Amino acid sequence: MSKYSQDVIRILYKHQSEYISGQYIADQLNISRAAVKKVIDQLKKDGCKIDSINHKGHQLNELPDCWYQGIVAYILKDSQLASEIKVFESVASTQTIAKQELVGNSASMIILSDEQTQGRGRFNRNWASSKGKGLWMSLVLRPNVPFSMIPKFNLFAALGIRDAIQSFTNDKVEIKWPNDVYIADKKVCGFLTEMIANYDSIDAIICGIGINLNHEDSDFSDEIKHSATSVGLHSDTKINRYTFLEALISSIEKRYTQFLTQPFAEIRNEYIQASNIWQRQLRFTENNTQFIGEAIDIDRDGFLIVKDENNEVRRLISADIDI
Ligand code: BTX
Repeated sequence: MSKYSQDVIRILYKHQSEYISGQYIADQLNISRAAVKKVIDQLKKDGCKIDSINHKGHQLNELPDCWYQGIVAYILKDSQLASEIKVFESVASTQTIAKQELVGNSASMIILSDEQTQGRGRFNRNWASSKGKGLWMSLVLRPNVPFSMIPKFNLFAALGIRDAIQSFTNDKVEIKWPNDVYIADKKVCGFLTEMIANYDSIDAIICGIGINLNHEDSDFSDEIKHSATSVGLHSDTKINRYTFLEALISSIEKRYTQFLTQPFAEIRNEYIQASNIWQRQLRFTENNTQFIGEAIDIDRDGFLIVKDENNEVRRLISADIDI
């Protein structure tokens, strides 16, 4: 990618509703019109639909299904959530990149990749992250909190992710405590919260978020096609990844501020109403033991209260639930 392509695509994105001249772009970047033309020709080859008309200029009509650092930085310029943005075409896992990048760097970060070749879920399970179809992201946050607050972070993050997805569909978007988001009983998003901690405090929270955006049913492997869905499958139009990212970061930022300033009890009712685990028999796996039970409440501290088959009440901080 040429040196100026991120700047040119950013300017075209910013002026999407109009034609802008090559001269205007050249003046903004202090380069020649010929250099601008070369970059625009390359962007077109890469799949950007740019309408170019003599004496009128260029207009960006459609972007390919990939992340451009220049646009991501532009749409998140007012966000306080992260100070560094890193965008990749393909990585093994954005979680792994996050852990490498935070060494010797105390910044907060957003790490995005078009594709993950070894995306992973909880307990090292595979997370399918095909190229251009979804949002595969790790957020590195640096709150000054004790590590006992990690489960609480997960609860606030869940609501933030759910809210963002909900704003793109009329179908009900629900949280499956503690780490998944569902639409119509199918998983649309999985997220996990990891941390790097010192003796008494957190150095970084690394929240990995995978959201299926524009998958068709046929894009899912046989293994997950009966249990996975995408936001696009519940919307009339293709999901614009940039608009979606902007909404996601803004709603996570709102919940992150709440997490730092409020107890879980403040969002407890909202969380309970957004959850899909009530009034059904569930199979729980907790530390390698399995049992059948029914979720009956989430307490003020975010623990799930479950009544098992023997009518024994259990209090869970984390578990795997089969719906
Ligand atoms: P999880 O362990 O709850 O979910 C993993 C399970 O979900 C898999 O065993 C499979 O059954 C199913 N699954 C796998 N891929 C998908 C998919 N794309 N859509 C629906 N179901 C699927 C949840 O783990 C946490 C996932 C976090 C993923 C993010 S992506 C960015 C970051 N990088 C990374 O490697 N992981 C995180």
